[in-house]
Amino acid sequence: MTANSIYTITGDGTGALGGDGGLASSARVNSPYGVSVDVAGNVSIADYANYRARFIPTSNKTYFGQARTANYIYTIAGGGASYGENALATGKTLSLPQNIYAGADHMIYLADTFNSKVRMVTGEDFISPSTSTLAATTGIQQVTLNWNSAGDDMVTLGNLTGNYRIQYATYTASWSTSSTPSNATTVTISTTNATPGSAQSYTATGLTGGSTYYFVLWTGDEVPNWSDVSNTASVLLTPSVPSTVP
Ligand SMILES: [Ca+2]
Repeated sequence: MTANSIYTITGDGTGALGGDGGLASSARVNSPYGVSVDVAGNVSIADYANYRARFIPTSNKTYFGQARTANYIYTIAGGGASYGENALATGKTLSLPQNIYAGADHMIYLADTFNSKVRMVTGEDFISPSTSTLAATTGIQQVTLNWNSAGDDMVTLGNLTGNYRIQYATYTASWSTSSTPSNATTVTISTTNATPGSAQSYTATGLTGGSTYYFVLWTGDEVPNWSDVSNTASVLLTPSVPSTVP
C-alpha cells in the first residue's frame, strides 16, 4: 500500500448481501454505517441494510466460537429467523444497525437502530499478546534472559495472566509452543497480573560451557492465545574451567 492512498476493504459498490465465508475483498455490503477496529486489527461492520453485523478477522483462529480465516468476511449477528435475546447472535434479527464498537472487553456493542435497542454480542478473548524482544546474557554454565512483558492483548492492553514459554537448544530448532524439538528444552513460567512492559527475567542453568545456545520466547494469555515467536537470542557460553590441570 502507498501512504495517503485509499483502498477498499470490502464491498464492490453494489448494495447487496454476499460473500460470507469468502474473501472480504470479493464480498458485498449494503449501506454500511459504523466500522470498528480492535487492537489486533479485526474489523467489525454495522452492515445497515443487510440487517447484520459483519466481521473481518486479521488472522486464522477462533472468533465467536468458530474457526475463521484471515481476511474473510463473516456475519456475527443478525440474519436469523426471529427477534430475540440471549441466544446465538447469528440466529437472531437486527434491524438496520447503524453503529458498532469492538470493546477492549472483547465484546461487540451494536446500535440496533430500528429495533430501538443497544445490543451486545459476547465474544471471547481472541487477541494474542504481542511479540517480545529477548536478550541473553552469558554466565558460567548459565544464561540470563531478559524481556519486557507483553499485555494480554498486544502491546499495552490489559495485565497478563498466563504463561511465558521459553525454548532453547544448541542449534536453531523448529521452535514450537506445542512440542519440544529434539535436544531442546522448554520452560513454562506462569504469571499473574503482569503489567505490560514490566521487566521479566529467567536464568537457564546447567548449560555446557563453550557451546552456543539459542533461545526464543512466546507469551500466552489465559486462553491461551500465543504470541508470535520472539527473536532468537544466541549466546556463546564461557568455556568451563577444566576440573583437573594436567
Ligand atoms: Ca488476549
